[in-house]
Amino acid sequence: MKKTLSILALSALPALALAAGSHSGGHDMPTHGMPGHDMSTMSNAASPSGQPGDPTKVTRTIELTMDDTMRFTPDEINVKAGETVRLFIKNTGKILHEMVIGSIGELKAHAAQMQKMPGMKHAEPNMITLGPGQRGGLVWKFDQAGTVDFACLIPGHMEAGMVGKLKVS
Ligand SMILES: [Cu+2]
Repeated sequence: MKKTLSILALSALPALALAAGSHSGGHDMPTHGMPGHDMSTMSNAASPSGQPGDPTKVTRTIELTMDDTMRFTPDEINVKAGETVRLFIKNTGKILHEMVIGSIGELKAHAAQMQKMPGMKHAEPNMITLGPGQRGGLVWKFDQAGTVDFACLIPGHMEAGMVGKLKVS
């Protein structure tokens, strides 16, 4: 019995190291995986911010809007750990906005990069960019209790208060 446990503990170590490493860089780029590396096994590991969800497992849709007053409405959303939700977002403003999910540290690092490269095109599973009047959805699975942040990383918007919180209980 003891032997089985230690083998399990050892096999869990590389996954933990990878999970920790992916956060130290600040800017998570899931596409940076080594060629041939199975990213699907990595994305199954529980993450404090959650992970892209399976659209067939969505249990509810939460609607929110983004506007030119640099606000998300609502800017505080309650979800349950283990829940997969569809965030259905509408940009009711006249300029480009986006919703990016992550820890506040990751979001700030990403925002700093966006400031340096204003024309930077980015598309990742944890975000959606919407033009004026556009709407779109983002499917996300929340892994563990805590607070997950989101923000609009168009230069100047996060600094102007375009942030929100997903409270996972
Ligand atoms: Cu914005």
